[in-house]
Amino acid sequence: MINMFEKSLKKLANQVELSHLDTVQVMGILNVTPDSFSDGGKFANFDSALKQVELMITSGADIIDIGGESTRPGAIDVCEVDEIARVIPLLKAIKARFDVAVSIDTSKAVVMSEAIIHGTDMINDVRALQNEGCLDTVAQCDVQLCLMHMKGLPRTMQEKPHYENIIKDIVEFFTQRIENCVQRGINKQRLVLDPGFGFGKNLSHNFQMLAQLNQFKTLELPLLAGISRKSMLGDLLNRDVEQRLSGSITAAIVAIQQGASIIRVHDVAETVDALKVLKAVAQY
Ligand code: 7PM
Repeated sequence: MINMFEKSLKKLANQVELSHLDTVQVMGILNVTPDSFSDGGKFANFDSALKQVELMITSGADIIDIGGESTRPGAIDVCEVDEIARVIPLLKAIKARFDVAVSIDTSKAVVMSEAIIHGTDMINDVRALQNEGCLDTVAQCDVQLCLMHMKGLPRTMQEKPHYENIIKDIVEFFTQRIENCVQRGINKQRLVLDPGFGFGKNLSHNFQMLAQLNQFKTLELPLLAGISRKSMLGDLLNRDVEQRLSGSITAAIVAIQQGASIIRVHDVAETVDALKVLKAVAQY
């Protein structure tokens, strides 16, 4: 047990508590869209996708996030049939072969329903279950639900996003979504919140969210942060997508220090190393 004196020393040293760090989960990204921006769609092939999953698991991933719909600004919609064909066979194969949690990144009720039937542990929805039928589809089961904030729609969201007070706006959005979920009979404890880095936010919005991520802790739910290889790093550092590793790890560590419980990343091994360093420091 940590005493009051040790707690205040940690605060003075700006250190995170080990009890939080021990619960942090690393979510490895598996993009199965043909146009996945940072892995060139090279995992579109089933076997290489499974190899990538195995590598992420041996590197220490706790959750594998499978995304079959591109949310890239300007991306075109995939149809339900194509999205199901991309993600469900992989979900089944992962669940049959590995002992790892799986998250399905989708906004479509039918994909959610298929994912639930085939044993997904989490639904990760960048549209926060606002699409037709989503709330009803997920209400009947017990999988975790990640509600992400997005301002606008993927095609146009990066055209001059504006907020009066970004943190306040997102807290209000989350409060409303939590209420909608609870009204449909969804247990609040199933929810995870994500402010949605890069989804209708400019560079300073994104860094303000990272700096003040702990403000969302007032909603008393676990936080997920996805910053890995994003343009906020590319724009700040003036680096192409394959040169954003240092930026991604630094951002992940800051997010964890700000209270994030799940960190969504491409580079699992490197992020797990960084988290180990943070944990080693937090012992003292
Ligand atoms: C193209 C552009 C492909 C952007 C993929 C992306 C998040 C997410 C994504 C996030 C949650 C990426 C994004 N980002 N789900 N899905 N949080 N919960 O960079 O930040 O991976 S897709």
